[in-house]
Order: sequence, then C-alpha cells, then structure tokens
Amino acid sequence: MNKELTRKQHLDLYYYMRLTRAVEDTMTKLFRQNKIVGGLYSSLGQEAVSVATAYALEKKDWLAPMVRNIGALLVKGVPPRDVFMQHMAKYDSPTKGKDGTSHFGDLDNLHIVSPISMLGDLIPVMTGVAMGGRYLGQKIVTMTWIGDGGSSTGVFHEGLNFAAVQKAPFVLILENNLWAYSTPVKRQVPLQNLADRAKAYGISNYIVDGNDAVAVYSVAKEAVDRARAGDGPILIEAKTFRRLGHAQHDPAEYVPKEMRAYWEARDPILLYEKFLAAEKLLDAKGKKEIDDKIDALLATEREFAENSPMPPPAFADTGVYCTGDDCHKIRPNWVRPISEVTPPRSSVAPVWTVEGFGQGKSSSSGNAPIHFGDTPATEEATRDAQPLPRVPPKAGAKKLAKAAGAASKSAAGRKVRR
Ligand SMILES: Cc1ncc(C[n+]2csc(CCOP(=O)(O)OP(=O)(O)O)c2C)c(N)n1
Ligand SMILES: [Mg+2]
Repeated sequence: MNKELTRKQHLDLYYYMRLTRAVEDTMTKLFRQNKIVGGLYSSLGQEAVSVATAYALEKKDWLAPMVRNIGALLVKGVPPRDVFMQHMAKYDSPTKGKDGTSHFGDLDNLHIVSPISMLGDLIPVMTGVAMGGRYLGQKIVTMTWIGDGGSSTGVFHEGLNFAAVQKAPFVLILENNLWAYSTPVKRQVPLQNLADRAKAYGISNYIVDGNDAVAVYSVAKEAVDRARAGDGPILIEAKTFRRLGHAQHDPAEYVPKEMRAYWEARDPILLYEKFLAAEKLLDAKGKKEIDDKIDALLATEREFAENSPMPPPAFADTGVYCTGDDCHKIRPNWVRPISEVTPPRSSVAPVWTVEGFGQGKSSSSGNAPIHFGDTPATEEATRDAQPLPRVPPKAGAKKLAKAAGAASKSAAGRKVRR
C-alpha cells in the first residue's frame, strides 16, 4: 500500500476510475442511439491518468480538462448528469446546449476552466490562473493535460516557457498515448521521452507508468506539493495508450494488433483491482457494492439527462455575441488596491546594462560579447568578437598572417550596438 494514501483514498481512486469507464460506456450507448450531438471521445485505458492526477489536487486548486479527461471532472465533483447533458446538448447542461463534449467549466464553485479546442492553449491560460492565485495569496496549484501530438504545438512551448520564467505553480500532465489521430508518436517527435521537453525550459519533469494508478497519484502529489511550495511548473509524462480511435468515427485500424493486445493486458482498472486484492483492500463483496453504487447512480443521472429538454428554438440567437451585462458578469476582482497593481506603482524601471551578458562561450567557440549603450568595450571582448580567420588546412604561413591581419583591421573600434 502507498503510505500516502489511506484505505478510503485507495478505494476512491478505484471508484472514480470505474465511474469514468461507466460514464463513457453509457455515452457510447447514447451515441449509438443518436442521442449525442457531435463527436464522442474516449479515455478507455487512460482512466488512471485523469483520475489519479486530479485526485492529487486540493479543493481550492484549479484544473482545465481536455476531451479525454472526464475522469478529472468527476473527481473534481462534476455530476455525471452534467457530462451526459453536455454531450447531448440539453437545455439543463452547463452550457445550456450551446456547446458539446466536455467543453464546459465552472469558475465559481469547482474551479474548472473549460477546455480549449486549440491544442496547447490551456497551458498559458492555466499559467495565468496560477499567477492570479499567487497574486491573490491563495496558494493554489493549477493543472491541465496535453497529448503527445499537442506537445508539438507552438503554444505548448511558449506556454511552458512562460510558466517556467514566471515560476507559476502549475502542473502539466503530458498524456503520451502513442497516437495523435493516426500518427504514431515516433513519426512526429524525435524523442524517446517527451518529458525531455521540460529540459528546454529548465523545469522539473517526471515520467510515470500511466496505467498504474498509485504510481500516477504518487508522482502527481509530489509535483503538486512542489509546485505549491514554489518550485515552479512541473511536467509529468504519463506513458499510456489510446485504446479506441481518435473518436467514435475512427475504427483505428492503423494500430498494430500486437500493440493493442499488449496494452489491453495492461488495463489500468484490472491492474489496480489486482493490486487492491493483494493489499486486502478490495474483495468480491466490496467490488459488488461499488458496482451497485455506480449502476444506481448512473441510472438516475441518465434518466435525468434524457428527460431534460433540448434548448427552445428562440434561444438559438442569444448568447452568440457579447452584449455586456446581460451576457456575462465577469468583472476584474481587484482584491488588492488597484493603485498598487497598476502603473505607476507597478512600473518596472528600464535597465540597459545586463551584467554578465556576452561572457559565455558561443556554440561556435569563442565568446560573443555584446555591449549595450555606453558600456565600454574591453580589449579582450573586442578581440573575442571577431570571427576566427577561415584558413584552408594546408594554407601557408603567409596566407595565415594575411588572414589574421585582415581580421584585426576590421576589429578596430568595432562596437555592437542594440
Ligand atoms: C492547434 C491544433 N491543431 C490541430 C488540432 C486538431 N486535432 C484535434 S485532436 C488532434 C490530435 C491530438 O493528438 P494528441 O495531442 O496526441 O491527443 P490524443 O487525441 O491522443 O489524446 C488534432 C490534430 C487542434 N485541435 N488544435
Ligand atoms: Mg496522443
């Protein structure tokens, strides 16, 4: 048993993984009955990632799911009926039928930022939420997820760099499920471990078996604790596998049979059941109780969702454009005095000299000194700024001297200005 998790917490993880699978199974049935509006995505085989990472967060923390993170929504407290109604575009859904899939949030109570379709955009957004929390002294951590494919977008890199330089209390879960649509990860990233991307931004990273719920939780908890303590953002690569196609329309015939068989045998729920049984945390009776609880809950939730009406036709042209007060009530919440956080108090004095800049070796050997404004160029720096004479290997001494002379001539009085 993992010492950080109590018996109840171990069983919570199990319950939420089972609930996630059951919610998605129910939606597959609804999809086949033509009751789902739009696409339906699945996290089959990836339940441990969504559930065990979100479980490491505290209530006050913030998360932003992607479409394969329904498990995280359930852990955060979203009732299954909201997930069903949202996918069915019902009037009682969180977006009143205006949006589909898991594209909804809850800024007031559960601290959920809605998914953004453009892969990677949630990274700078959640960095901003993390910075906002720090500014308000809330000690919160923010979390979002990104796929292997999404980790190749520009905004992934811009966002992570921004988070790193701001030391934002932000944890990014990179779900490497080996496929982005029909592209295998090896054909789009020349890295064995996508966690290595963190090195470019000088931030900590972890690699974890995404099908091992306890391992995922342990790593996520450590990362969340570290981010909260001020260690800056952390990237976790969870290695897993997308067991179904990109969405319901995709039979994923491009996935090799052996690959699928390997991962099916590593089903995260079956692995966890074995672990719980070995630790004497779950027996047949306990399992039956959980089965019954989930069956009863989803029967009620599904019925509620199916009975909810579709939006009235007149509602179609409302909320399309922002109309100010009757559209939304979001206003800046200046918890600190506004004069303290706006110019001139918040202005930063410009600095024109950068100490130590240009002292390092450049990649083509030699130094690359750059002088700002009136900073006097030292003799050594001026010499080092010159390109080395390019002399063919067999050139005679005469040629060498000529080349060196030319270089020193062009060096005279040279200053690089910006
Ligand atoms: C910036 C951007 N480019 C392309 C897409 C279209 N798109 C949606 S999902 C997807 C594949 C994502 O693969 P991955 O990030 O590995 O996530 P997975 O589906 O495997 O969970 C693509 C290309 C998009 N939504 N955003
Ligand atoms: Mg993927």
